[in-house]
Amino acid sequence: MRIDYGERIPNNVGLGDDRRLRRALESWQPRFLGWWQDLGPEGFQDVDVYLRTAVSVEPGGWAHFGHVKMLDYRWGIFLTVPEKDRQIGFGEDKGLPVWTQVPGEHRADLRRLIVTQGDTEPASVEQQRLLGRTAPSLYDLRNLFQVNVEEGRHLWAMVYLLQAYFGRDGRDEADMILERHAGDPDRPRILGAFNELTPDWLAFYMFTYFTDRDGKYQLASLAESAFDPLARTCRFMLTEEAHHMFVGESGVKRVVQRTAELMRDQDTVDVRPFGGIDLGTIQRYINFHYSVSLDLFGGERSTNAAAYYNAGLKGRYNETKINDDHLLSETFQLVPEWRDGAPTMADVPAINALNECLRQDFVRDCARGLARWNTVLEEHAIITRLSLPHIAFNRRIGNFADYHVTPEGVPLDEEQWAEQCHEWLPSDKDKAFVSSLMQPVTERGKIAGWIAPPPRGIDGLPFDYEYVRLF
Ligand code: BYC
Ligand code: FE
Ligand code: FE
Repeated sequence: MRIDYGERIPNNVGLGDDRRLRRALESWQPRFLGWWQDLGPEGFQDVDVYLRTAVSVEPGGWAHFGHVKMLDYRWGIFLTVPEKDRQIGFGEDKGLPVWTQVPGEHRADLRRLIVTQGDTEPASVEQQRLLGRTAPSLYDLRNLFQVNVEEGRHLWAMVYLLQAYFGRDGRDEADMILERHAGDPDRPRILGAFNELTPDWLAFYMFTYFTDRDGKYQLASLAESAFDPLARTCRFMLTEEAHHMFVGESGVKRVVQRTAELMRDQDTVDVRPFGGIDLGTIQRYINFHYSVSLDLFGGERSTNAAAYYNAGLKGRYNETKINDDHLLSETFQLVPEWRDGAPTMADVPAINALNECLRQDFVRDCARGLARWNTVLEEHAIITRLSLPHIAFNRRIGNFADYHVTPEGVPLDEEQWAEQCHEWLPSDKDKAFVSSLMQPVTERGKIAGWIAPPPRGIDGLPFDYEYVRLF
């Protein structure tokens, strides 16, 4: 399915034949570009970046690479090819044909899901806007900008749905997404994790590993939706998401590798004097970003999620591949909760545990990267291992929001927590140290001392390629 690049807004949804929608989107486009100039990557609007652009939505064959200025990136609207005779896969309407329009009774819920998803996309660009100044290499700088332009495109994807299917309300919501800003005290982003600045590159890799992975799971569950345009939009977004998580996983791995080399060469765990990030600090960053990302899945027991599922709006991860009744009327699921002063597990009806079900898929997925990072330590004969903290650690949403535990899950009272939490979460000193390492390296083929170079470059090119032309 080819993408029409002759249009002002590249698309494969036949925008040329839909005057009303095209006009709505064309009047939103300058606002988007204004937002990008004000709150997108700071200081790099005029440089040429070796970016990947979508040219087709066929699996495998969609990427075109070339140097472009970010403002000239062709943000557009790309949906995967419709699946012939697709049926609703779960919930009360299971087996009926999918919807090509929004049913009146589900309008409010669908709008809310799309707005929540859409709100996160520009939020992440805002959070990352200063990182370009301190990139450890041109390769990393390019990856940051690739992630940023694609998050911008994800916003286009959600705005298309709002403007095409939700009339006036949708247009208003699309405008409001550009008016809320990450960390704005008066008009903050909707979800907690999207209001924190991403202050340094270790935080950026952690964010793309953990928080973009929440994105993967949320998009995958929306990719099962009975509302077919939403499902098809999310399916294409998922192909872009894979690169974001690669940036995170390989970024953390390269930091761990550099730390391990310094530990071995200098025969010490205290690598800070040698310009490396000690494993303790890396672990505290993991603890923070993982726990904040767990919160993004919502409450363990959720009647909202049950209603979304029954209505066919939001499914489980890989819903169609699961072998059960896809109604969840008689099954149970173990969910963590707080009982008698400690975290424990309880059996609840599966239909009420859907947020938790998705969170558990996410947890398993997160553990895989940890194992790969630990392999690096093992290869350097280091006995310390990185780990994921307990599910109840540092939570603000759900069953554990009012309680405190150690990373091992041992209950603490308020006072103990206040005294000890700095051992487990990045302290101001940690952040100041990491920040002191963030000196930009912009020479071709060079890399900062706190991170190892990648084993290979982008698109088959070497690491020392000029991924960003600065002058
Ligand atoms: N913060 O029934 P509950 C991404 C509220 S990341 C604040 O437990 P529900 C990306 C909730 O609104 C993926 N409030 O949860 C990554 C509700 O309020 P009401 C983003 C929260 O409704 C990196 C109440 O608590 N996508 O793409 O099932 C870079 C009880 O709610 C939070 C999505 O999130 C929270 N964390 O909501 C770029 C998908 N959690 O109704 C991009 C769309 C819950 O009582 N959203 N509340 O007033 C959803 O699917 C769902 O709305 C949620 C869970 C996953 C957020
Ligand atoms: Fe995204
Ligand atoms: Fe992403």
